[in-house]
Amino acid sequence: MSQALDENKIGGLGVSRKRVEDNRFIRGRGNYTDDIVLPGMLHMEILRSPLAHARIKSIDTSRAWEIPGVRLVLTGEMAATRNLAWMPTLSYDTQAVLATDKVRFQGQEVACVVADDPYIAKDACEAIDVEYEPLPVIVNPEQAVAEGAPLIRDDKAGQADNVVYRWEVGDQAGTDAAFEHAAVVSKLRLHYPRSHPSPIECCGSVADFDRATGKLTVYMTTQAPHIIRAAVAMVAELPEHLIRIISPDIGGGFGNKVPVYPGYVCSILCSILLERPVKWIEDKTGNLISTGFARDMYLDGELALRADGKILGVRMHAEADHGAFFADAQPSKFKIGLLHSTFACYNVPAAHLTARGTYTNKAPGGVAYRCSFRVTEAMFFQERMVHQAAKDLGLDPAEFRRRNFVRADAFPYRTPFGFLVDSGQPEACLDVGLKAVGYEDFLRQKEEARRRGRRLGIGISTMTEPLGAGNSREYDILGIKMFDSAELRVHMTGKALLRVGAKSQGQGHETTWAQIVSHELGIPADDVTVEEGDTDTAPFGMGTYASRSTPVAGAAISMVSRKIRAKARKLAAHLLEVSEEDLEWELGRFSVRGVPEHGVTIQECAMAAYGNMPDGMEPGLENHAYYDPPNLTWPFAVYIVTVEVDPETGVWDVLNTVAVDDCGVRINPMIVEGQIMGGLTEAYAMANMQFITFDAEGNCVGSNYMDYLLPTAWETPGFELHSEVVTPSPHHPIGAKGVGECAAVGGPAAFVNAVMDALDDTGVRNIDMPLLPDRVWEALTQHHDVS
Ligand code: MCN
Ligand code: CUM
Repeated sequence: MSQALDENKIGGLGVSRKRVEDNRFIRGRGNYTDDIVLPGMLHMEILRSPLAHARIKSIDTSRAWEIPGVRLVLTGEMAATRNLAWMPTLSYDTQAVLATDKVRFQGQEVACVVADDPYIAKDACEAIDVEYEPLPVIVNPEQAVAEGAPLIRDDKAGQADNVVYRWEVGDQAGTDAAFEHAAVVSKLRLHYPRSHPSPIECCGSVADFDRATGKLTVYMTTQAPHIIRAAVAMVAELPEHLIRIISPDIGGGFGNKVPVYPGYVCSILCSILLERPVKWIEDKTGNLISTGFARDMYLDGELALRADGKILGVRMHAEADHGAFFADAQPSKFKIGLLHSTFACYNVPAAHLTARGTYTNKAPGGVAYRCSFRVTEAMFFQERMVHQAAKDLGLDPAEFRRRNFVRADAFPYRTPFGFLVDSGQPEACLDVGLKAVGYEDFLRQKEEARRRGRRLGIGISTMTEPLGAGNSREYDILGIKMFDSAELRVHMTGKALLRVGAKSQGQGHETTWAQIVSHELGIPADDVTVEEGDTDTAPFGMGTYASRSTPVAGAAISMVSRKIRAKARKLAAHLLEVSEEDLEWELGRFSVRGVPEHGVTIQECAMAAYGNMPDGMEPGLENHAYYDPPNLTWPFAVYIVTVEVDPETGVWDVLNTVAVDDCGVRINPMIVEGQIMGGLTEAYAMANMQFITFDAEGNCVGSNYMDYLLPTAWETPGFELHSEVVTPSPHHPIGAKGVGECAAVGGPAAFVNAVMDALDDTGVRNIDMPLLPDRVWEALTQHHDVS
């Protein structure tokens, strides 16, 4: 009789285990960077530029120094004496830490003050007198490349214009040929506006340099502590073993906490200069106007179509606005991120993509907000183009997609841009979604409503996206390959400590990682403590972004557990006095083949590792694994939204949202659903209300929550989630695919397509996000596109 454990009872794979971290979060007992208080700690505040582009004529700090309680007033000139006025970015560019020559965006860091408390520091910032000479301002790529445009990066030798890069991929000749044979060419010009992840907790750091030991400890809000350690080692020229980066609890990251920010660097420099701990906590406006934003990309897209709806070719040109410094945290090789992951779920014979990045007088960044290295733009553009192409052909958008999907039996499929999509069931997911939303029925309702002057619309978005960067052949950041890691220590009682190179910002890693160990070893999840975010204790990892944690770190957790199991097998053989080959594994237990009652538990093996190991065996039950994934994982998703647009006001209401996510095996279904709901909320926000814009002088409109709208529970519609279709990743040890970003990536196009569908008799081809009521109303009344 089998004595196997029930995985459901020990919190293994597929269990909606309650989030263990929430125990402290919902009791207000989290430990965030601002909760760190060290003896003798001082406080730092940053003076930011009010102008978007101006030469600095002088900075007079004398009044600030006179304020009682002020310990240090740091300018770029002083930082320069330590070679720290500038720093390298994660994209091989440079970024000013504190401005010396010019300010290049509104909100740029100009000086900082360290004082006994943050209020003194803030007051002292206002006592710094900076004389600016305003320069002409550039706020979009078109202005950046216009004749006679002022040169933003005159600090860079050899930089003669405002172009950051030109990049292209695909087959130009083949694509041109496809367009020659097209019956219909469908064109669309789209803008994905600048938005911001706006985590509840802003960025911050507590730097603590100890002169006696020479050790620098930095508590900070980072999604990637080991990358920060490497960057600090390079910038501050300190040896790595004397740098400890600790990322405590994080109040949301959403990609905003990947880059290296001047505030971090300044707090470190100030701590080194003062030999005291220095805390910097950014305010909301500072966060919104100066830290890693999202998107800001223009697209010219064209589809070559056969009359029956077959896509023959895709042509795309993207213009990306990178702000004043190219600071994207993304794989080095791909200048515009993974934009070329576009059209990966469609069978497209020929494709060509060109891209140009430009400097503008805006904050640096671009890769953030559940973006998977710009897959967000890729899928938005794709699904808007697909929707419009169907309309141009007079085909049903669902049917048009079906005709062009890569069929389930055609995987692995190589896209014309070079990705290997290894698995998926597009049609099966679409079927579930259409049925759930009642597609045919809704189309009838729409027609009937139209006759009575009401406007209903339905929007579909279907996509597969590459998650889990990534295999070391292709993916690196600053030359460091994008593998990840796990270290597992099984104590003698069979309890365990798991340390991982990723770093949760709210995704629930402490809960789900233990479930993987539980699945592999049969140790109850409650017996596994998960630790992340401390470079002195965690194994080297590249951190959490691009939904890479499950695909990469999650796989490492499986692999290290299997190494532990392999050693436990030797211990079991010793305890049971049989050879290893005679043992059978069932969850949590080895037994002698054919004699199931004769066995030992994993806990008994653990005890033996410390008290009864065979001669010659190294004691202990610990190991680590570094995992370099063979490919990315390819989740597939269908999002379908129905709306009603009020023709009198342009206001649109969401009637129904259906999401079908196939992210392979789900470790924790409840957490996955939470991720999808969060992503759909963000998708709705971007489609409906959320963007950061700039006036002609480069003033940021969106610097506070009056201008930058976050949907509350009141505005957010309900979502219907489906998980019927499960296509395991063929290479991931437990078949899981990433999911954290899917709904934010694929969702926006579904909302926009729904509104466009409601306007499909007006001749309007596009309204740019966000679809604010006045924009929709303008399109409805003027019958033209609105951007
Ligand atoms: N999961 C699962 N089964 C799967 C896939 C994932 O149970 N098949 C679980 C994971 O174990 C993890 C969560 O779902 O607990 C998300 O996993 P994954 O898709 O691997 O994504 P990451 O953990 O790498 O998270 C990063 C992703 C990104 S890039 C952004 S941006 C984002 C997001 O997660 N930021 C978030 N979701 C967020 N959620 C919260 N609460 N806070 C953020 O800052
Ligand atoms: Cu691009 S936002 Mo997430 O990858 O941290």
